[in-house]
Amino acid sequence: MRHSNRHAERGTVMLIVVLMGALFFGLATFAGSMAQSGHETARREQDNVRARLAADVALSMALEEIQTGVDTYGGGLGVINQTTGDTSFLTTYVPLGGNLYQVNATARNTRARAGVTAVIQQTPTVTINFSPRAAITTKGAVTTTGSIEVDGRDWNSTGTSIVGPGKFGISSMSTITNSGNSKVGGVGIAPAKPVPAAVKDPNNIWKDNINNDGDGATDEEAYDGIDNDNDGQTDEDTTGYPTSPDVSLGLPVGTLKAQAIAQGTYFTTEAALNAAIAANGGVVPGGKILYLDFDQWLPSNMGSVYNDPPSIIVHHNTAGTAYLKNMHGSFKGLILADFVEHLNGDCSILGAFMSFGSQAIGNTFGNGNAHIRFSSSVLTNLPSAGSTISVRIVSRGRTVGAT
Ligand SMILES: [Ca+2]
Ligand SMILES: [Ca+2]
Ligand SMILES: [Ca+2]
Ligand SMILES: [Ca+2]
Repeated sequence: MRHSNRHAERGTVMLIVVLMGALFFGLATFAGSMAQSGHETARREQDNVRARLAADVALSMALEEIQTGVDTYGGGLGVINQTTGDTSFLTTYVPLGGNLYQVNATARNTRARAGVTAVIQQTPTVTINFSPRAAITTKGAVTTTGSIEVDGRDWNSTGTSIVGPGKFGISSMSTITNSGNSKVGGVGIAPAKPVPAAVKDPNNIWKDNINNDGDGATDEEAYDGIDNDNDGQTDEDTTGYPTSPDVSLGLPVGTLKAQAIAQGTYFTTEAALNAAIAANGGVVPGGKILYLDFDQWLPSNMGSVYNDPPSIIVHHNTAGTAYLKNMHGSFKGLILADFVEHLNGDCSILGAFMSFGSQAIGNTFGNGNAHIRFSSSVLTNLPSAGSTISVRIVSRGRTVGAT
């Protein structure tokens, strides 16, 4: 057994694979020539070295998958199960709780086997801090119907108790209309009908008449992810509604999509999204950014229970016309969508909802007993938009002549 420390950062893992591969195949060739010479002891020693290198290669392959979030080599994320020539590579990827995981890599060939075990810590590097105006924040008009309940009070992370006054129930750049038996609460006030004026924030023009950055202009920046006045800061003193989900989170445009692609949660069809939820036991994958790059999710079948940890669902197109319709089921996290129409009976969203469409379609919330509840603790535990991993090798083992 031998102990050592090692850190792998983005970009280096692939290099390790290449180097290990070169070493491995170089030695394989050498071992082949030794084998031909008939020295059994030498062959055993060479197989031993090859097995150790192969275990390192398998570990590097697993780490590359974990770091990118992409199952590049098949078999599941962080799991390698391959055979090349007389060598088989195998890894397991075991959660230890929190940010810690253990990767066990083993390799075996004709005369030897070897293993290496690493503990890795995944550290978020692009954290998302999102503090919306309300449980539902929209650009377009909002109408609540049916028996939907919108609550901007601050719920705990399991949706079982209220821990603070929270935010508005609904904030809109346009009008807010409440009909049917729908109830809205927020800022410490329980959902009620008729809806108290204090829980609503209609016709918010998204400028504060404050010179937030102390330069010569007030509210001079379009909320667009661009440094419009070339002062080196982006969106430092904004006017208008954020132009996209990325912009609303203060991320460079394209970040959410890129991260979803890296995590394998970028979907171009309804069928692919529904299949992913089904494959996850009927629950929305937790701790992920799900990017829905298609125009309509109908019906929007979320999970049978809350996903945990919270996730982000992005449903947005450049025209601002992506459309969630007949939502039901449970979701914990943040939904960033262009439009929604009808949150049906059992629909339960814990976290926040923000929409980006401005046209007169959609943004009709409610068709039953659905509820949307604001939760600051859910929003502080949203998935990161990027991460690095640090790696600590905790053990190495090798066995000669035991395969
Ligand atoms: Ca200013
Ligand atoms: Ca301002
Ligand atoms: Ca700007
Ligand atoms: Ca600027």
